[in-house]
Amino acid sequence: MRLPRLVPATALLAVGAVLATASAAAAAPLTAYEMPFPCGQTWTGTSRPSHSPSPWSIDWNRTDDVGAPVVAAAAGVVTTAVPNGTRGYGRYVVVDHGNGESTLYGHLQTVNVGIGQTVDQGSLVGLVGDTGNSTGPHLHFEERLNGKTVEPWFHGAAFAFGSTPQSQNCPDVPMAGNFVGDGIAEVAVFDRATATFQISGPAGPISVVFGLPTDTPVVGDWDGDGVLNVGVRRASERKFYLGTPSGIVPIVMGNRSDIPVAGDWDGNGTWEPGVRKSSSNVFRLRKPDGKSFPVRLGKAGDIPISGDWNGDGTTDLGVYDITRARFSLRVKDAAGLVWITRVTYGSPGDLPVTGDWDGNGRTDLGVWQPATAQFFQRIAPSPAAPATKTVSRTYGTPRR
Ligand SMILES: [Ca+2]
Ligand SMILES: [Ca+2]
Ligand SMILES: [Ca+2]
Ligand SMILES: [Ca+2]
Ligand SMILES: [Zn+2]
Repeated sequence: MRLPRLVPATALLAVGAVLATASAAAAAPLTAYEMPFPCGQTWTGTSRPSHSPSPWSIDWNRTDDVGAPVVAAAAGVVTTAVPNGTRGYGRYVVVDHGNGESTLYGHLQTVNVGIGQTVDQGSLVGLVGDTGNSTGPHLHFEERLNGKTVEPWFHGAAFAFGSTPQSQNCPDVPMAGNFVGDGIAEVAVFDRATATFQISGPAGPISVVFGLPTDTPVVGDWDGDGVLNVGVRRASERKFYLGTPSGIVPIVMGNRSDIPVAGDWDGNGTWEPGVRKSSSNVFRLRKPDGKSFPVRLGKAGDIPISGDWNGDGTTDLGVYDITRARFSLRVKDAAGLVWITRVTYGSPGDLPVTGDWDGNGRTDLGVWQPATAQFFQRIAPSPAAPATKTVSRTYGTPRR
């Protein structure tokens, strides 16, 4: 039997009073948390004095909550992922946001991330479930400081227990590429609020609605006409959905916790998807026949990137260390030798964005700064050569 999960309004008032007196107003967290649900969704968050491990824990409920997506409250690195837990928190995830701050997502139906994986704000962590010591489907959520559950804040305000707010977890995801066929990369964002690719085209903005707000955007020239197409990876289904002029192509590839990449791995002009496994730091790249081959590069927590660093028409791999703002670029030369070049660019916390900014056939490096929505584009004869200048421009919506 399932116990009622929504505490009566009178009890909520009592809980609120207890919580208000239990602790003086805590300082705002350094991390700019948003609700752990996709943009625009409304959920009711409750607690009780006996709530374990702390009354500051939130139990989130709504109608039809089982199987609903749970997303990262802020960017961070997965430090705990228990995909088969049966006691306590059941299947659960902890994401480290730096400065001693972390978030916990408990009683999940499925865990969609792996230990060591860097997750962006708003990206899928798992699905709402009923695992472990749970009395019915809900999301148990905690904000923690140095491992201790503290008063939760969202969108710059302390959470009002018993309320039903709307998620403002609506970040833009930056990207770039040759979306119009002029050989020069345009900057773009995937707007999670509306699942829309917004491209800064040379003749004006271009909007393409594609995928779901919780999908990971991944763009590539799927039909080989020299112009990038949109696409997404849906982690819960382990599927890519590639947007081509002749329809949407679904491709099953990798595990739920893999991070997608795309490129023309064989240089025939048509791009293929790939994934990077956070657990082993191995890329698996798809060949036109549907088989895949592995490439090991980087370390846990690195963000995968791709580009044609040497301009030979074949897409190369790279990773970005978000804590050090350092690119590691991999090139295999004509003799089959592998070269790794390291380039420091951007600031810790920036997101990597690569594109051929000057149209010389070699992909350049860049970053997007979440707090300002500024792209910084590194201009150089090649990404391994010293930079000649940086071009900055604002595109997308700053994250708070
Ligand atoms: Ca195309
Ligand atoms: Ca190809
Ligand atoms: Ca290349
Ligand atoms: Ca270039
Ligand atoms: Zn709970």
